[in-house]
Amino acid sequence: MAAEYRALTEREAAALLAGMMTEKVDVVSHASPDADTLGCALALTAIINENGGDAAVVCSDRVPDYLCFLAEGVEISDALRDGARRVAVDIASPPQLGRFVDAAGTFSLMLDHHGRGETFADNVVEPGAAACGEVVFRVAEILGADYGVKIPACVYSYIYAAISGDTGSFRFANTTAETHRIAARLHEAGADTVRIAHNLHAVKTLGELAALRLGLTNMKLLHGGRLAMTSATLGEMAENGIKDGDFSEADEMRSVLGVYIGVSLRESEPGVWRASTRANVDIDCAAVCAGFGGGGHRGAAGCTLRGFDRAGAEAAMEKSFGRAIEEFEAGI
Ligand SMILES: [Mn+2]
Repeated sequence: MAAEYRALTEREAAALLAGMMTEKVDVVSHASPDADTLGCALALTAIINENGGDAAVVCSDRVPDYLCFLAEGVEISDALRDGARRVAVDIASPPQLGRFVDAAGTFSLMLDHHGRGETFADNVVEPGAAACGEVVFRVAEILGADYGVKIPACVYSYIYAAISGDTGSFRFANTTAETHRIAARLHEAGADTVRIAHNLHAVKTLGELAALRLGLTNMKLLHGGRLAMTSATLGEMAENGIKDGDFSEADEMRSVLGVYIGVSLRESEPGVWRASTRANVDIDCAAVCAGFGGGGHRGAAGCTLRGFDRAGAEAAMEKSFGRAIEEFEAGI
């Protein structure tokens, strides 16, 4: 993609969005949606619809069960609409558009907080923001203050959920004093903080609990206990009633005392492994995952390994993260 896209200030993005308040707008979430991308899309959509526009949340993939509470009463479209302006939220690069990847060049605006990526529209990208929700919050504030845009009450819960999701309930290293200030403002504005925390961080399905049991059974401690890794084959997940998306045990792996890096591998189709990685120390998971065509954040990143059996996928992860751990311990 040769096109040059402009980096916008939040004020410029707000001006652009102010001009969309009575238009047809698709607000697009990334594939495999999480609370941040969905909360941001729901927030912008609610604002535009409140002010006379015709906005829709669009996502390549269906909303996972644990997020349905957030989208309650809102129809999530699985197709881009003809003639709609397009805004991407929490999407760093075209592949994260999922089935809409070929439409990347048709977007009017990107709001994002990922440091690494390939912009595909004029954009606000703030790597310092814990969640895209922080960017949307500030843009919404400008819309309200400078453009007289009405902000419906539900928006505060949507944005709170976005931030709560990406910060792991304000526990991750991306959480800043500003994150807490924004959360306080959202709380004061009526965000449903208790319901959001419970649904995002406490509720588990039976499938997820079965995944936890399998993840602990298959756990290996490597590199002197610094690397904890687990994996699940398609067969194991089927036997245990675990749906594909349910096996995601990287956080459990990194919860082991003394562990620097947690890695979870799940087979998504024969020979294809989705790796999810988490760091407890300053090791750049995104850089390691980029070596496999993946990405994410320093402390939490992912990638896809193709053409491996379980042992091969585990060995590839062990080698790359083993090297990163050795460099970290050597102070490189
Ligand atoms: Mn995000």
